[in-house]
Amino acid sequence: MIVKRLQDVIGTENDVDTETWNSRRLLLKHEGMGFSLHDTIIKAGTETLIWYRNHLEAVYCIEGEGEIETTDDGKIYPISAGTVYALDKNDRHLLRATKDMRMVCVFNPPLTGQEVHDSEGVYPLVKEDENAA
Ligand code: 9YT
Repeated sequence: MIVKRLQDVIGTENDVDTETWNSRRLLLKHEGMGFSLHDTIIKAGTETLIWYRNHLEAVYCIEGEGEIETTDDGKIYPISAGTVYALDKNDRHLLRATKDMRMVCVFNPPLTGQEVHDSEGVYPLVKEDENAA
């Protein structure tokens, strides 16, 4: 049985902060669940180009607002609390937040914890306006 709290992860090596997102990795590969589970903040006013070529990711927004654009077809889907998206085709996409978005993310296969921006197909692009709301 594994029990932990977000507070246990904040400030540790499993709290990965980049220019455009802050990922708090709650469960990782070594915990043996077959997936990893993250509580991630997408920062307001940012745009991130993401392409998980080797992972499937499901993302459930529980706070905030933004949008996702799939780059193959230019389709834009608004995101707000209660929206889930699943990158079932390893979809390359742009993720934009107009307000800080809090996302519950699940990865299959699980992340090991070593992944940071610029690896695993994550390419932060532009930090537009930190204060945009
Ligand atoms: C929603 C999303 O893909 N954000 C990028 C960070 C990623 N979820 C992670 O490493 O936790």
